[in-house]
Amino acid sequence: PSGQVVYCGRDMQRTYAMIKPDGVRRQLTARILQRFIDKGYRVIGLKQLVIPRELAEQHYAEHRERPFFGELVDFITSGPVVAIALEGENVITGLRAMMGATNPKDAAPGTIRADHATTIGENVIHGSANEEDAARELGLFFGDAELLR
Ligand code: IDP
Repeated sequence: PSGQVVYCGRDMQRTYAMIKPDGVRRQLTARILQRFIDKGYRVIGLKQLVIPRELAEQHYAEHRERPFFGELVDFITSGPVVAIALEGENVITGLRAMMGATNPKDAAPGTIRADHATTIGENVIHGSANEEDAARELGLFFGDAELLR
């Protein structure tokens, strides 16, 4: 009756984003975080860490049988990453759209990978692929008490 739009949070989601070691090394952290905030997402968890090998293997478990698995784990543990918990409306697919295609050569103009990444192996950013992965990956990197309410 007041005419105000009341946000009811129906499509609110959480997802896991991660700036990979190449992005951290190249000082891209602040720029990437700013993109998320400009998009309207809320950064509810944030930490820089070197991923222990075992955690990296768990995180990328679905790729265990791939020929590039060893290379992938070597790379992701090669230096600090920035682990990010994001909240927002449809943030899971929204983040994937902002990232661009896995291979930066195929990434649409204006995406993070098109703007900053060089190779398929070193492609600056990770984002959970779907709801199940988002919940699993957030759980690997953050405890509940570490996240903003
Ligand atoms: P995504 O990160 O866009 O979701 P996935 O297919 O889930 O892509 O692959 C996970 C990560 O594995 C990629 O981001 C990339 O860093 C790495 N990767 C994928 N394919 C290759 C490859 O052919 N060679 C080396 N690394 C790869």
